Amino acid sequence: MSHRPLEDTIAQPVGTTLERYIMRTQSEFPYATGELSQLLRDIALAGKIVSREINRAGLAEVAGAFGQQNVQGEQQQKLDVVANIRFIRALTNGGQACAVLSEEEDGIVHTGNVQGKYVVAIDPLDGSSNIDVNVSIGTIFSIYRRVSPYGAPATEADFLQGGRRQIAAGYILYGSSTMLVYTTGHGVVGFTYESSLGEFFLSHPRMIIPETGSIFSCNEGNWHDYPEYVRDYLTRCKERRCSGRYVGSLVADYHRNLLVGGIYLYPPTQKNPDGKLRLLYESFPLAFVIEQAGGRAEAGPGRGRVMDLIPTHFHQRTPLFTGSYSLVDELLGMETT
Ligand code: P6P
Repeated sequence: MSHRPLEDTIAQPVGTTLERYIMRTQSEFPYATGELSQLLRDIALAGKIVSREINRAGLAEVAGAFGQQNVQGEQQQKLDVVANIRFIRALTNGGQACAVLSEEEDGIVHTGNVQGKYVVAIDPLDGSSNIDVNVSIGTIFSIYRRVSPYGAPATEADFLQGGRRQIAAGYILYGSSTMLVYTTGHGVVGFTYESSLGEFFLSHPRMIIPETGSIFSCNEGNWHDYPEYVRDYLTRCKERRCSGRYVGSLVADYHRNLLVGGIYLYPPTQKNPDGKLRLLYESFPLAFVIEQAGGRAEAGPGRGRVMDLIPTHFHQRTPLFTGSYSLVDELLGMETT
């Protein structure tokens, strides 16, 4: 803080960079020996590169379909493949992650960093079908301390520890601005990317979701597939004159609700009886962040809190109801009415 306000007037402080913030708060990180700090730097670096690729997509040969399907059976966009390569390469070169589980890969990607303490589950580019129509998209990541022995390759158990074992999680939103939002279990912090300087700057020192809100986010095209309690809840939202806001890009809908309050719903449907969203690299990280911001993330009546779920396989799905605490609470209460 300058004691000479005139200086601040003629030379505005640029703010706190991600690097300075990480160094300042490193003492909060479990096992604070710098490895987790480096891991977050590696993710931020890949995020900067992917942000640049996305912003050039319309001009370069990286828009459109890649011409192959991923393990989910979904058509890969070229930027899905590019983002996957960028994050795996950054995590490999950073040296802290011994393995990566990606939505775009069938199984574990071993980085060769067998002494690495961490594993990362990641959706390199969620909502990529929106790329060609210039709608916001995002990266979602989840970090665990490995349970397999150092020096050996990572195992399935490293990735199937369950939501409560995450030590850090977050997302990068490639929107009107690019933002990195994450938690290490000590609240939620947000950084906004200044591309002219190539730096993420602290813009949201402590993100807290409003306890309630007037926005519901879901694909009402699935209305006739929804369970009755979901239809009853949505009807109540409309009677209350709430606003429907659905980008169709999870990170965009989630981030807006985190800032202004609201609820995101991806219920079970006939097409996706266990919901559409993936547990390990979408719902777990977003549940960790929303709970750290004072919100709630549930898998639905009878399925419980997302963070309590114990995964059995890498690409399993879960219904997801997340956002303002009182809204999720109200939805769950509909089941018993
Ligand atoms: P639907 C994108 O494919 C995604 O995984 C999320 O980003 C988004 O919220 C959801 O699926 C959209 O699915 O069935 O509404 O098109």
